[in-house]
Amino acid sequence: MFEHNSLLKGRVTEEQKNYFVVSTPQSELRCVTKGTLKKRKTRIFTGDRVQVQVLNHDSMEGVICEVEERKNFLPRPPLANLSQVVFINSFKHPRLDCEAIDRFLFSSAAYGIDAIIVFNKTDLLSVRELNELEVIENSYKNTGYKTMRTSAAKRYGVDELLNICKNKTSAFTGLSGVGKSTLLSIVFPDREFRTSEVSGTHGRGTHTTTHIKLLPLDKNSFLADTPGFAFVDVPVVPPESVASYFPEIERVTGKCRFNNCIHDAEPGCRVRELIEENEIASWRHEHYLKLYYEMAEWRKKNRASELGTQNLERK
Ligand SMILES: Nc1nc2c(ncn2[C@@H]2O[C@H](COP(=O)(O)OP(=O)(O)O)[C@@H](O)[C@H]2O)c(=O)[nH]1
Ligand SMILES: [Mg+2]
Ligand SMILES: [Zn+2]
Repeated sequence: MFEHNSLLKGRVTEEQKNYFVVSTPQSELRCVTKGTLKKRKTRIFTGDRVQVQVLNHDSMEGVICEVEERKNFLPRPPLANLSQVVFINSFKHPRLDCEAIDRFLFSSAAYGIDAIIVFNKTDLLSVRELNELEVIENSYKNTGYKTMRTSAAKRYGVDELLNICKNKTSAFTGLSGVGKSTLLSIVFPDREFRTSEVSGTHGRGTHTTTHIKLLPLDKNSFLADTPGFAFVDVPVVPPESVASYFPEIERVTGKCRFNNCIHDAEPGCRVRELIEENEIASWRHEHYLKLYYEMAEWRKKNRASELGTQNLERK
């Protein structure tokens, strides 16, 4: 049982309107936040590692006294201290979208979180389609990414998927319809998961942060349930940094004729040569360039609005 007034380490697994649910090795507690934390304007998120003081043993109530420094933070869906994000795909129904995969891989790398690519619904594929999938899968593997195949329908690969989630905190993401809820309901047969998602731009749609939960797989393993979120937000980075989140392009750093080569149309670009030699997938490079120009555009717009503000202030 709990020692009176002692501090316990725990993990925030859910945010409710007036309290947080904190999982401790002994039990789950409903916790409010200590006044000093509120004064410091410390925000607490699902996934935070915290220290709690037990207030009432019978009603399992406590106070969060300290929040440990976050290892990483995903703003949308708001989750702290993820070990990995698992991007679920299907080859068809819905059709595989490699641009979505590459934007996801870029985003998780920029947030400092490991990424895993899962190809679900493999039971639907013909031999020819399986071969096509293998080509794509291999190019991700050769780049250094972890990939897996599953079929929620045939229960194929689900144990392997759970194995890589052991002793970790993982979030499943992926476009609508790829089978996230079906996979989660295999893992947690007693819980209900909505089988269709609200979709807006990239299937984000409307959502409430209060529904985000960490579900315990075992004492040290959690899976995040993030209903309403089909995608990880693409973060804003300086355009020059985009290449550093594409490992095959990052590896070429310093090998182009120009130091500041953005690997678009410059002469003597090593990345272009490697695409010709089939060492770098041309579609990966296209997605890199698209992100590069998006970030450049963002910077241009923001500089313009900064200048606008300065002008206003001068008046
Ligand atoms: N054939 C097949 N269908 C699947 C598989 N996984 C999910 N589905 C089906 O695909 C549809 C969408 O699944 P759902 O879990 O709601 O996808 P979510 O939007 O990613 O949560 C449902 O009709 C599922 O039954 C699979 O591995 N194989
Ligand atoms: Mg779903
Ligand atoms: Zn180059």
